[in-house]
Amino acid sequence: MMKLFYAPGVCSLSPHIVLKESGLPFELVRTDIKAKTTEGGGDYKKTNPLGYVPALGLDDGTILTEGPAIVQYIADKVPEKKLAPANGTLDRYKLQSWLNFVSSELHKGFSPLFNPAMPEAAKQIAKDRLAARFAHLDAHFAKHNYLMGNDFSLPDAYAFTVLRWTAPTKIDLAPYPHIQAFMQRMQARPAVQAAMTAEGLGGDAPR
Ligand SMILES: N[C@@H](CCC(=O)N[C@@H](CS)C(=O)NCC(=O)O)C(=O)O
Repeated sequence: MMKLFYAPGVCSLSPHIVLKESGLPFELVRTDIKAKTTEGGGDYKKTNPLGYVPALGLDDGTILTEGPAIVQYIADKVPEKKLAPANGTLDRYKLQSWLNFVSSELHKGFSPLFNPAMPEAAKQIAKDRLAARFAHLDAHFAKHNYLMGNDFSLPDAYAFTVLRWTAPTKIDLAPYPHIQAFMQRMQARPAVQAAMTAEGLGGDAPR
């Protein structure tokens, strides 16, 4: 059975949601990303030498890392669930474009805000960069329910996961009503609720 190495509320929530959407069986392995241990005290760096989550353990012993690759692997196991367009189509590249946007512009855009060593001025620069990207997303969600259009797909799980971090970083989403509506739409999905409950997250839980 696939094993998802995760920590509550961090970016591993994205593949967790996708696993729930897929309906495939999987095991969760809780990881302490500061101590670099797995539940039971194992050395997590033996699983991922970089010490970060998510990582997906496959039946043949392969460890797949990097969120955007993990979610595509899961989606391609269940094509009938339409979590991603077929490989080789233009829509698949559009989906990869969104995954990369969420990864490098949003996810890593938040990182300075979680770094206690980062000076306040640098945090403000990071917030200003995020604001420009939020405006872009808000305009998108004014016209579309999901990143790929009318239907849920992989980058929505990732965007939902990282946009939740606006709560602990005290970024007000009020200027972005269409992002707020997207977050509510996502939160209403049974797979999202199931993943959040399994991670012990409330509606407004921190990273
Ligand atoms: N490039 C990785 C980054 C994953 C990442 O940033 N993981 C964070 C949680 S959101 C983590 O485990 N941080 C602990 C650390 O870097 O030591 C990916 O996209 O999957």
